[in-house]
Amino acid sequence: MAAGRSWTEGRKSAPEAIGPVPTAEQIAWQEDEVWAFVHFGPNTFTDSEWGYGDADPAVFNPTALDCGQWVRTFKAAGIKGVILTAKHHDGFCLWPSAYTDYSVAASPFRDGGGDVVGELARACKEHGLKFGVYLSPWDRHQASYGTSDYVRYYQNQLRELLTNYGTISEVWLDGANGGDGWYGGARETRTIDRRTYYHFPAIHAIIQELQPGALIFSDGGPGCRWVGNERGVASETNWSFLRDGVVYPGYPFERELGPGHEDGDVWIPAECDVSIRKGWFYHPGEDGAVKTPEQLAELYYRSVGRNGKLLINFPVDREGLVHPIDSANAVEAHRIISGQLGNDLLAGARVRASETRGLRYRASRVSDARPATFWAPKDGTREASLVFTLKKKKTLDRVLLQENIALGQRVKSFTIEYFDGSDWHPVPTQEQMTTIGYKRIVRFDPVEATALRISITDARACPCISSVQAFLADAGL
Ligand code: FUL
Repeated sequence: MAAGRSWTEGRKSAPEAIGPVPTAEQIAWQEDEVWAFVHFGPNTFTDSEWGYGDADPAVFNPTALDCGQWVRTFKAAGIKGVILTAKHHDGFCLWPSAYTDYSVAASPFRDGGGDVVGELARACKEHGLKFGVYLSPWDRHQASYGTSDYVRYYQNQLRELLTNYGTISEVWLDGANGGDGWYGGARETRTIDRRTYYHFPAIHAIIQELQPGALIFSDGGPGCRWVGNERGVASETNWSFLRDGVVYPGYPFERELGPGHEDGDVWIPAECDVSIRKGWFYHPGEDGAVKTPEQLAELYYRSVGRNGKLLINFPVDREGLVHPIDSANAVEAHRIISGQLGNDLLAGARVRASETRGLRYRASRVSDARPATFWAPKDGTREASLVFTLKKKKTLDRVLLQENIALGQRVKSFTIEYFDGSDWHPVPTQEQMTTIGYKRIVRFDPVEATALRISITDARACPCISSVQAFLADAGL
């Protein structure tokens, strides 16, 4: 058969997507892998985490604020976007909102003429980073909190942020909600109904109207979900699905958010938030307790390496800069990860599949470094394997797998075995080999292999594998 003809046949036999499937924005969001979070505001200057809402705006006085420094640091650390606490629970706005005087406009910062949201938006644009905003639904400053006036106030502020600062790629709707606060001097505890008070459907509609490309983060999405912990760690089994309408901000069953709902009907992938320090805001007492480059690299494996997105928080300091220790550790972590995953030992290996659905989906598609191409067996095949024969014996200690998620997340379980010259053995690891998704990195004790076998042992539909790579971590250092 002429190559051209079988190529056409292969195109015809493209696997059908199995729902739910991601949007183009959700795919791009996941491919970014790591974003930065910045917590900054009066808490930075008062050594607190949850401001009561009564801090004098005069405390907000960064003396050397330079968003260019933040963004250059993030770029050097391999980070593709940043989300800023435009307003945290204390209600203080980092932009001069027309709807309140509790903002940078009342502070000594740039003599009351400053706008941190604007400065960061501009720096991101200049350096090619994406930008997102955190606008806390809970507001411990506003007298109106708990009434419908406050809901209107919140929506007005959202409109300001989504209108005046260019493209917003993510909107972060935090789940911490209601409790004690200053509330215009009332100093009391206010509780709201987390499910209904904010009219989230109306908030989502505003975001959709003004920034249709923005992903909405909340405990239950709809753009991306909380992973259920603040340690930056995804579950080894991690489905990018939730059952529609089940999870809302403040949902009490956090343990469901790690694995997701295998039988879910909407695509809501997991975002893993964690701070580079203990606190989300800057505390001078934590200068000696910044996560080390090795700890940060470990977090990459436990988040991105488990089909998650990593959102790593930098508590900008009182000068208005990413602290030099945080910056050095993040950049070094990126160097470590890039080194460990820099040299694919399967490149140039011969690869054979147990089955393929045509030339276009042949086994070598997993090694062509093109995310859009993939190996797939025939429809209905749920078990299939790939064998890589190495040119010579190599030492390996991790395998990276990727599914073509545009067609849905499919793989339920897999195995990794190596051939030592005489027998096949499972790679020595405690890791569960269940889901793959956008990316799965399995680490194991180093093995000497002449061949490697990846077997998909169960799947929701025929597997569509876009990448298989293997590495030896130490070789990259
Ligand atoms: C939590 C908040 O209460 C923390 O202050 C922080 O912003 C974290 C990212 O989310 O729910």
